[in-house]
Order: sequence, then C-alpha cells, then structure tokens
Amino acid sequence: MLKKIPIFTILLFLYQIGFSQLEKKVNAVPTQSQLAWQDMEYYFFVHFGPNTFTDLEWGKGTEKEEVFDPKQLDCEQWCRIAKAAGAKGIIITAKHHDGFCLWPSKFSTHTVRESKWENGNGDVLKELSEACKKYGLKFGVYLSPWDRNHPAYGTPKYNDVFVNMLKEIFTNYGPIWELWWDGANGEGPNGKKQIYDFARFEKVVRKLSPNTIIFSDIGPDARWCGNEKGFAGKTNWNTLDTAGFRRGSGAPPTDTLNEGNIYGKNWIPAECDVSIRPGWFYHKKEDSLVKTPVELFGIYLKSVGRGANLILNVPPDTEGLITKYDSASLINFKKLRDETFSNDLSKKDTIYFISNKKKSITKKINDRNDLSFETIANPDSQSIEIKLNQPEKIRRIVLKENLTNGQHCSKFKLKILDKNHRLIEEIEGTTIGHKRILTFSQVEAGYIDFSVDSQKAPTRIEKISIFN
Ligand code: FUL
Repeated sequence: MLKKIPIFTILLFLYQIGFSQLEKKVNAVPTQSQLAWQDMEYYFFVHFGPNTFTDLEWGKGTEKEEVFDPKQLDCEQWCRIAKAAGAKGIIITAKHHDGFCLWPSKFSTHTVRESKWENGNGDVLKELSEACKKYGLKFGVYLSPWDRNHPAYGTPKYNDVFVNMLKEIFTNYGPIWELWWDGANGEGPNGKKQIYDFARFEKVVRKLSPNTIIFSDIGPDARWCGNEKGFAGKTNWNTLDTAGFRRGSGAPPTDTLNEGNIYGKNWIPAECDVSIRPGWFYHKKEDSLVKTPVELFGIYLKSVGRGANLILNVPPDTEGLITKYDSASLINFKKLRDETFSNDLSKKDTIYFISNKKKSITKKINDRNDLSFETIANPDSQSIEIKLNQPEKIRRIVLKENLTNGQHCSKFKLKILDKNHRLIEEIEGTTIGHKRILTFSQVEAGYIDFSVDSQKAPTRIEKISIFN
C-alpha cells in the first residue's frame, strides 16, 4: 500500500504534521498577572539615592552615607503627583549600582541607617510602600544586582546577600507588584565581577510572591524594549525567544528586544523606560531640560500606543521632592491625554461584523462591553465596519486585541470612508497587541472598516475607539 504513495507526498504530509505541532507549541499566552500588568500601561520610575546628592549617574560605592539627607522627603507628594498625572504605580531604586540601600538592610552597612537622615531611623521603602497603599498605587522595586559597595560582591557569598535582600524587601514591604533587574554588571569594590545566580533569585521571588512581575532584559515576565528612549517597535510582539541569551551583555540584539519574535516561545511583553529629564537621577542643571507635555505625549504614543508599557522616570530632588518643573509637565501631559482620548466617537455608533466580501451584515454589535470578535479561516473575507451616526472629524483610532489566547494579528488594514462610502484614507499596520494607537491628519469620516490581512491564529478584537 505504502509503495503506491509517492515519497514526496509522504514527506509533505510529515512536514505538515510537524509544522502544525510546532505552531501549536509557539503560541505563547500570558498569565493573569501579565494581562493585569499590561492594563497598567503607564507608571513612574523613581531614581533616588546618594547620586541625587553627589550629582552623579553611577555612584562609585565609596560615597559616605551622610551624603544622603533629603530634609523634606515626602513620598506622599510623589504619590499625589503620580495620581494627578494618571500614573498607576511607582517603582523605586531600592538599591542602585552604588549599593546604597534605601531601607535599613541587615545585610549591608551602606544604608539609610548609617546616614544622618532622620538620625538613621528613616526608611524610604516603608514610607513609599505605605504612601502607595494610601493612594491606591502599585508599588515596585529596582534592586540592582551590580553592587559597587558590598564587600562580598564578586564572590558566591554575594548571591546569598542578594537573596537575603530580596527576602527582606518582599517580607517587609509587600505586596511588590514589579521587580526591576537591571542588566549592568561591572566590577565591585574588590575589582571582581559577579556571576549572578539568577535562577535562584527567580525561584526565591516566585516562592515569596508568585504574582510579582519580574522585569529584566529578557524577563521572565516583562522585557526591556531595547532603548532608554521609551520607544517600542512599530511591530511589537509580546513573544520572545530567550534560549541561549542572558541578561546584560548576553541579551538578544536591541532590535529583537524592540520588536519581539513573532513565534517567540515565551510571553514577555515590552516595557519602555525613559526619564523625564536627560539623566535618571536629579541634577539641578537639568531643571530646564524637563521633557515637555508634547514630548511625553509622543513617547506615550510610541510605547503604550504600540502595545508596550511605559515606565517614566521622575527623580526627586535633594530635598526629597518632585520639582514644580516635572510636576507641571506631567499634569499637562495628563491633560493632553484626557483631551485626546476622552470622547470616544465610536460609542455612539453601530458596529457591524461583516462576514464576506459582499458585505452582508451578519451581526450587529451594540453592547460596547462585548465587542470580542473572532475572525475565522480566511481573514480576507471579513471586516468590522463602524458606521458613524453622522460624519465626524477624526484623527486617531485605537485598536485593542484580546490577548488571553495569545497575540495573533500580524497585518491589519483600516479604511476610512466618507459618508458616501468613498475611500479617503487607508492605514496599514502589523501588530496590535494590548493597544495600538494610530494617528493621521484629520479627516471627515462616515465609515471605518477594519480587516485582518494576516494572522498567526484567529485575531480577537476587543475594542475599536475613534477620536478627533
Ligand atoms: C541602566 C542603569 O545603568 C541606569 O543607571 C538606570 O538605572 C537605567 C534605568 O538602567 O541600565
């Protein structure tokens, strides 16, 4: 029997089976914590420590503890500004590369306890974690593995120190929503580099706090976007291949981090970090260089608007307060977002799910909370059409993909038509992901047509919003 079937056909059959199995394997999906994390979209980063006072970006680790003395430190002020700016959380440098601990760690002698601030009784992590709770903000920590102060650095003992610090932080200041691991790995005080036991660190964190999102160049839960300008790729997959890569110098190329891998085996969405000032830490000379609301809005469009999260650094000054320059810019950034995105014109409109090229209406969706839509076998044969109740001037369209079962759309098309159904503008894009904000010159639209041109699996569109 077998003899009669050409060998080529058999090979093709085997190849196809193998291929479909491979496809199944690579459909990485998010965890519940990752889905919730992606909804956070935008939050603050706070770089604060001895560098704030010494005007440095990378402290040497030899700074005297007494330099740290923020006389008016008020973490509630940070939280009020974060709230007013629409940020949903704060992640603080509990320890930067200089090794200084913003909490009185038992595993270091280079901490707030050794400083003069509050006579050595202060604890920034305690103040901030409590303030975040009070203001309904998520709380996260940056714990730099690189430590230029710790005497054990460069020896296996330092990995124990790092584990003990993690235990202290997670036990005393939790819940910790996100843990930030920087990739830098330089020499410690004895000139030696450290071999970090990341597998062990991860295990410890997972045990103490299974829902914490661990960020690093390559995750495991969120990845670096490959630059410090706050931009994700125009194509931005939440999936990434990490096999064979390491954090720091062994990380994937920056353009891969920026765009992800279409068939990446792991769900590791991008987080875009950027500072509101040129530096990460406060420098008085940069008071005049705070990014404007329009610049921040541009960054927002290129991060959140490309399906990534935005972590915006807002460094407190030597008093321990966010300056009026930063807060003014942040408040106006919020105003700009509110003005742009508060009036969703699609809410008033009827959405049709059109099932074939003849555009027969098969389904009319009125309930805006239930717009989940699943395309079927031939993506070309269907589209969603939104008929505006009256022609409207529009400039932005926001798409949202339901990611519960993975990220699937790899090419989409939006057609903007006038009230007589004539094409005015065609916009093409690749990935959608958590959110895709498309901007264009203002047009008067009567209809909007959305279709998927290519996909990994059925795309689920959760929402289409239209704004002027
Ligand atoms: C970098 C660090 O070296 C910078 O000092 C800063 O903390 C930035 C967010 O990450 O890799």
